[in-house]
Amino acid sequence: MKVKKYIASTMPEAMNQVKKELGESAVILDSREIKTSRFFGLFGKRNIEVLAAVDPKPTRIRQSSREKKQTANDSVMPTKLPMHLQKSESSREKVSTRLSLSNRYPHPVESTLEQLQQNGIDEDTRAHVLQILLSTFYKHDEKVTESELLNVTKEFFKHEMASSIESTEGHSKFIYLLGPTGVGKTTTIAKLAADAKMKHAKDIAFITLDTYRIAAIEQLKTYAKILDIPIEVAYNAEDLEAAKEKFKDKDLIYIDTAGRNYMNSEYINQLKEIAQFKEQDKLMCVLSLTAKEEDMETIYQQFSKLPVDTVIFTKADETSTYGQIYNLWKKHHFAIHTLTIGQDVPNDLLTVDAEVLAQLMVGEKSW
Ligand SMILES: Nc1nc2c(ncn2[C@@H]2O[C@H](COP(=O)(O)OP(=O)(O)OP(=O)(O)O)[C@@H](O)[C@H]2O)c(=O)[nH]1
Ligand SMILES: [Mg+2]
Repeated sequence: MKVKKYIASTMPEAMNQVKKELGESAVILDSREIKTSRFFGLFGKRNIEVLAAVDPKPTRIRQSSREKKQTANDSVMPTKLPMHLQKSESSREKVSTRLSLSNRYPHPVESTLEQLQQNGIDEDTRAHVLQILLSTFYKHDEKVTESELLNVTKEFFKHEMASSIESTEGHSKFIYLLGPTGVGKTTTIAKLAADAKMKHAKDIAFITLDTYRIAAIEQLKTYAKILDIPIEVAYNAEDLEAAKEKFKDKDLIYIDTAGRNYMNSEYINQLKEIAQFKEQDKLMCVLSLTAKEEDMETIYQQFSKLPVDTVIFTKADETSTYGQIYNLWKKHHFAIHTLTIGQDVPNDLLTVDAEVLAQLMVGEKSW
């Protein structure tokens, strides 16, 4: 990797210099405004300093014709500073480097990227992180360790995902847990209720709409008994209204729903008809981290037809990759409420913060 600094009075001028010397495949690692002084500090002039790099070896990576076209158009990419705390769609779009782990980059950069790839972080994000890593690496004269780069990457995810954290102390009264079959909706309701009751002294009630299976009603009734929480079973919209009225003085009412194949839109419509979601309702989509990312995407899209804005990720203990959380969040920007990390009620529930999410994204945390 050949890296060079350019100083010019304007950005286009600097870009021209870069293009002329390093060629079309150069990437801009860093750019900033600098002040150059003349005559003992007087009559200072503002200039642009650009740090650019080019891989002297020809790229061995196959590109699609669309990517080739984009590479030719965007090969010299100005980026804003400070890069490691920013991410704009435009800079991501401009990333021309397709990623491959083929020792094209300095070792600490390469191994940090590899860690992200192993953790399932998508290619687009890795390409963006690559720019931040290269910029950091060369800005510090190549004296950056792998763990320092990992920290830079963690900061990126921490900053990115800070807005995703859902406070458990919401204003909603009726909390619906929705999701496909067997993801852990009922178990998670028991965990959430135990947490709210025991740690936050909330007055709780349960309603179940899951009349699809007898065992499902019994399952929630068992938790209700253990936790000493009243429960109502609602078979239709009238039952639900009556149960809501009965529990109107409670602090929080958790509502369990039937696990169905929600690829079938009919089930979504049925739920809409029964629940007729209102302002005081909070709808949380429960997604298992053991599911395929494409399936999670389809399921979330299906539930987006309802006023769902929050996700609970379950079974974090049954996988070793967590990149799918970020990949999905990046597309939908839902709030992340909690993670569940095992079958034990009430203990296996984790309230996440940006730091924990960042640790998960770089593969530093697991169960
Ligand atoms: N390993 C692991 N298992 C979990 C977790 N959460 C729930 N489970 C298990 O997943 C299975 C299904 O849990 P349920 O709570 O019945 O799931 P559900 O979504 O209510 O299922 P349906 O109502 O049938 O759609 C049970 O064996 C739970 O113990 C978790 O975080 N980790
Ligand atoms: Mg259930």
